Amino acid sequence: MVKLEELETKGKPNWCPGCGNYSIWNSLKQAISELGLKPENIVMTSGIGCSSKLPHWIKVNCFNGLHGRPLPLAMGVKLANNDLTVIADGGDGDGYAEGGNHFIHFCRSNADITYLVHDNQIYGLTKGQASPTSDEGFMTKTTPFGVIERAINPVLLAIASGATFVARGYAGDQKHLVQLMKAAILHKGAAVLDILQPCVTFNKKNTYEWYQKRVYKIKPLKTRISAMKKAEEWGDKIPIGVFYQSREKTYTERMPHMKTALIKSDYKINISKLLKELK
Ligand SMILES: Cc1ncc(C[n+]2csc(CCOP(=O)(O)OP(=O)(O)O)c2C)c(N)n1
Ligand SMILES: [Mg+2]
Repeated sequence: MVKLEELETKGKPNWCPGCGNYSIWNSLKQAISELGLKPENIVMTSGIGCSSKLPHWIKVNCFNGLHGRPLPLAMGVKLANNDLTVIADGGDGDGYAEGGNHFIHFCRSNADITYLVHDNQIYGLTKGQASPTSDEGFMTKTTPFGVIERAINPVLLAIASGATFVARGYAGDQKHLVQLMKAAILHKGAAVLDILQPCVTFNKKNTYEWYQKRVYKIKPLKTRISAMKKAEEWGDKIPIGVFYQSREKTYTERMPHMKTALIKSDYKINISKLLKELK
């Protein structure tokens, strides 16, 4: 079991005091330690945002990419070496706006990757613009008359798009969050964990108090349809926990030539001629 200290980096997070990201960060270290994973076998990918900086402060391999792109990066890593534990990480803006298309296609791929979304219902890093999960009517700098569109429901979208593990956590309940992270990482297939994360600086609506009053725990639903029905609940009561989980063939399990990690296979082709042509 890797000790928590072994996952510490020299640099420390620069999130605002009280930010929900601290709990997500601590929960992930706890989950990795409790699962007994080796840090050298973990790759985290992320996009751009306060949330996307998390992999900087946890001693595993990390590829901090472009905005909205943690999932294609994760997919590349997993295809190259499917022996690795791959965790994609980012925010609601990163994953559901700029990366929205990747999100849907990740879910339907059922690639064996865990996707953690710090959902603070706002763009934090760029100082408080509305995100796709901002509540309808929510006033921000970019929506002075309130958000016009309906909010995306990531849990509903993930289940409908074919993800085989879909859960919602809450940064204010770290013990529960650790359990959800462990289950998501252990799951074989596309695992989506949307985490309610208060942004104490730019979201003065969806605060710890706001979430605390509303969240309640659920047990996994048996069918995709019943899970989708439960996922529709958002307002005075907000369910957290695993909504849906099923074991289905993963992306690489559906490809006979991917039985071993690509880097270990003796299937080799010389691409130098092709590269010359492309010059
Ligand atoms: C291609 C591109 N578009 C836009 C931006 C500007 N940008 C940086 S972070 C961000 C949104 C971050 O919001 P979110 O993903 O919710 O992360 P948070 O900071 O809230 O954790 C945006 C729009 C960028 N860096 N790159
Ligand atoms: Mg955000």
